[in-house]
Amino acid sequence: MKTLRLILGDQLSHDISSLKDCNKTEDTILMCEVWNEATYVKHHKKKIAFLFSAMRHFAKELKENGYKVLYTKLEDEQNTGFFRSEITRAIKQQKVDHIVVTHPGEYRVLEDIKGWATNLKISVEIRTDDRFLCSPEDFALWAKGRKQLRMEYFYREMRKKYNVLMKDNEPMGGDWNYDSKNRKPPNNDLVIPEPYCNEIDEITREVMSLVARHFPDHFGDLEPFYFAVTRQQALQTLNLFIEQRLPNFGDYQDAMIEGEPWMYHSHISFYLNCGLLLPLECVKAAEKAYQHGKAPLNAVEGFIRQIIGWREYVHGIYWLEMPEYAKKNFFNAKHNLPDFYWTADTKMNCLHQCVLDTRKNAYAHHIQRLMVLGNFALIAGIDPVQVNEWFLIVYADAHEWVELPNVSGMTLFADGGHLASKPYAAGGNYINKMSDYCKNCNYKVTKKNGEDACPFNYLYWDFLVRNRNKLESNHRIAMMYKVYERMGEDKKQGISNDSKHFLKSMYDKKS
Ligand code: FAD
Ligand code: DLZ
Ligand code: SF4
Repeated sequence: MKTLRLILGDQLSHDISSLKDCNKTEDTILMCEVWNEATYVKHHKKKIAFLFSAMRHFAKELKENGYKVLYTKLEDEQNTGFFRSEITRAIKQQKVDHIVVTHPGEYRVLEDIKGWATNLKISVEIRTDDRFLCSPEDFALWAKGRKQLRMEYFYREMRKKYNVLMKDNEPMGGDWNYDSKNRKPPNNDLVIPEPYCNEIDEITREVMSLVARHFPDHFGDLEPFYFAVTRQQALQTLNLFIEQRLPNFGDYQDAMIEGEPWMYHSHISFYLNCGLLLPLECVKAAEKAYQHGKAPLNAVEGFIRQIIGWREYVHGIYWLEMPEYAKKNFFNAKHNLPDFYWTADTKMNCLHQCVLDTRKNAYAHHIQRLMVLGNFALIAGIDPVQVNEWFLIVYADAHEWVELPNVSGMTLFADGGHLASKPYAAGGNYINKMSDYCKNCNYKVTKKNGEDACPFNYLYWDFLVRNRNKLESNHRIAMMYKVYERMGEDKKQGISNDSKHFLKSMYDKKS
């Protein structure tokens, strides 16, 4: 049987299930740069350049390994712009009678693929994406019958299943989780290593010029471009992280410093999510560093938890809850996303810095995303659909399966507490403790009300008050309502007035 094997832009792994049993002389591999994927949301320029360059490098490697590859470039005259029509073209050209594809990462694409058999009159085989350590089916089994789906319990199962950081069936060091040690604020003595920087080759140069020509109105800076675009380069990034950053990863995981976007994070999400790296190899590399005394347990456990815990967990939640999850809006939040999420034109220095980092790098680390960009969207009551679209556009690691649960579930509590046990809402104090942003801000973090008071301070309380009927029964929040009740009437009125005024003014002037 002559088979067409489709490889999508986030399936750049040589061991991908769609290539297993491939007959190198008979079968054709199809990869295509399609207009629809690059524009259904207007992805950051760097994200498109990264994915197209990684796709072209991957196709080149496949050819070098003896595969027959059909690769449609964005500018090819015959390019029809959609997966489905490119498949149709390839079926005719190659006279194939069967299609094999690995389960896509996005619900939208899965629905499309499910229609191909009938519409294109060809047999279509969708194979499990076994790069994930927990399949959607296994996650559904784990979730069945549980009232709450807490990541921590899922994570413990994964540690046991993959025998990671375990000793005699017990967690290494006696505890499952060392997060309490991972909250050090930044300090002036930190020496942060230079991040991985790849040299641009001919393929990347060509792609960059294509992106500049076709997507000039998309958000973000195309240059400088430094991402890894091959597996070998991605492995170098991982190794550099393990050697230089992992020892401090835990301690400063939550810290933010102006002008230091990369901190001690790993910057491997781009590569994990498009398939250049595999989760277990990253986990094993960190575990080995611990075994060889190169990194402490709090750092290694923290890093491993992000990958076999959070990453697998949000993947499971996505496939368990779609398509309804994309529509969740527990707080009925309706405000439009303010322009400063694109322009960085705001007097709030924390937001200004995080948007600048995002625009430049198509990257911001977790706490910038959660506690600055996300926290503001939560307490200002911004429509989850608009917030999700922004997060899907601006990060080079953003694919809906991972972006949506992080934004709607973890950050906006739009699912009403399915994923997080309480909203990650916080006032300026948290940002001041974990960053140096407040030092250079037009607002005063110590002031709770008035024109120059930090907006996070009053918006935090206003958010709680606005959503009292939905949150008061949450025992992790209930205490805050008692604190609010003890405030004087003047103070309560101040919170309400300042919030109303700020929320209105954030659209019509630099606020
Ligand atoms: P590190 O901090 O070094 O962590 C190591 C790895 O763990 C990451 O590469 C990633 O693969 C995984 N990881 C860590 N946290 C999470 C998490 N919460 N969910 C899933 N995987 C995790 N991650 C994405 O990959 N794509 C997204 O589109 C995305 N959107 C996010 C949006 C919001 C609002 C928030 C709060 C988080 C989001 N995350 C997303 C999770 C996390 O912020 C990024 O994975 C991380 O910042 C990537 O940088 P890093 O590789 O340096 O991660
Ligand atoms: C994100 C992205 C972009 C920008 N472009 C392409 C593309 O042209 N071709 C492709 O195969 N994949 C692309 N991707 C990644 C896809 O959006 C991703 O493969 C699907 O959403 C399936 O998860
Ligand atoms: Fe952000 Fe408030 Fe600090 Fe300014 S004072 S940087 S707005 S937290």
